[in-house]
Amino acid sequence: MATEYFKGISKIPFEGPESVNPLAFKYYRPDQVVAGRPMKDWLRFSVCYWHTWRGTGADMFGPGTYCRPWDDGTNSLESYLKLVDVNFEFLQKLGVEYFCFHDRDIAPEGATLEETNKNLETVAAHIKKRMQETGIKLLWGTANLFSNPRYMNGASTNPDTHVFAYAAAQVKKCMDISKELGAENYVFWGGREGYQTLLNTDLKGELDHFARFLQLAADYKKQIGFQGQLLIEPKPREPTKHQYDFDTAAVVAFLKSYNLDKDYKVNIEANHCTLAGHTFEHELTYASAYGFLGSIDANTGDPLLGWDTDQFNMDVKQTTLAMQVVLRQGGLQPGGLNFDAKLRRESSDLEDLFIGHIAGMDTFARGLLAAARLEEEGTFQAWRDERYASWKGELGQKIVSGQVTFAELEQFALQAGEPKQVSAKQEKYEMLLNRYV
Ligand code: XUL
Ligand code: CO
Repeated sequence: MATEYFKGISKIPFEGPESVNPLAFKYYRPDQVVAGRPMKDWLRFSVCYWHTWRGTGADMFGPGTYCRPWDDGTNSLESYLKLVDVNFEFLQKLGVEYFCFHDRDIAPEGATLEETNKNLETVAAHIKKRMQETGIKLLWGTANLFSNPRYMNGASTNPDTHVFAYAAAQVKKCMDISKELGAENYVFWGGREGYQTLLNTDLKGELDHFARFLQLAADYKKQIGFQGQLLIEPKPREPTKHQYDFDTAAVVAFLKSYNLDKDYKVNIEANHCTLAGHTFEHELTYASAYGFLGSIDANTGDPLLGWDTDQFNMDVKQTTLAMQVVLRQGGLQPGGLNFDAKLRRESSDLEDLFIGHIAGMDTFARGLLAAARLEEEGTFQAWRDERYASWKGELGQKIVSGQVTFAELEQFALQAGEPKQVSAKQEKYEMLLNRYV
């Protein structure tokens, strides 16, 4: 019998909204059918390896606060292999079918790239075995191209081609491992693909190199027959002052400019949206509208803290608006909702790992239920349709289909005179939303 790491915690049950048991679901019921599909198919939850298993509770002002029973204080290969078992026990008890990792989360770096790759292979083999035993799947893999000091000036946007090549080698290997583990997506988050000052930066040159790198990755994907969807995760800043993948609009413009728009979609993280000065629903709506919404990093920030706090999202209104976008585009598959979220430094009990995830899952489940009711009832849509009704009229249709010139529009305006004032009725919409959340 394998070692049990979460003693005293069994499979998390569904107990319904009346329950006050922190180790039970109040809303998340994987098989409950919502909008014609089981809840779990709309939500496709994933646990992230980095915060959950590599996070220590450290911040800029102090060291880690968590004491984990499996942590032997070493960075040995054995300790990473043990962490794989911890991960799978957690996922099984939580009832989550997916997880995500960076290459450097699952295996230690060796003295050389060769040794590092060997370590990766060893741990990946163990992960594969556990995946086969449990049916748990990999939502996405990604290469950590930001922690090691070699990437301090960027990975693919580094002024030094040597670093570009090193980053390519790392992504190549990570893609091999991701393919081997059946990853359904592969993510690029460019934490150091940006600049601290334009004074020393060739902005256009760096963007050209970045695009070249992404083209090489897309080519390699095809070459090895990897089926995963490639995703770019926008974030405006942190760790660098300006990151090139600033927000969805910047990423879409970049992908289109470099002819990469058929190969990549975006992975939208809620806290990154707010850092960019947007709401979560803005980024989701924008990405979905242009056919680029691939997956979600399900977290949130704190309105009083200006950095990436990666908290579990507890805001039902926000998850309702998010799930409305997901419902409207028919789901996220092959993407999902990855909890790129961590416990507060002060939440130091082992059971808090479960509580954080349960609460996050319940918040999105509740958002899904509310969004489904909202869509079914259709009042919002009806009001919006009415607001834009003139575009269905004769003039609207002519404009949309390119049948009209500025001179003809001038003619119309001269004849019709001043347009009537039409209220936007924001408060009416807000009032309606509150009925659902
Ligand atoms: C950083 C972040 C990353 C990506 C994966 O803010 O969100 O963890 O999700 O590299
Ligand atoms: Co993320």
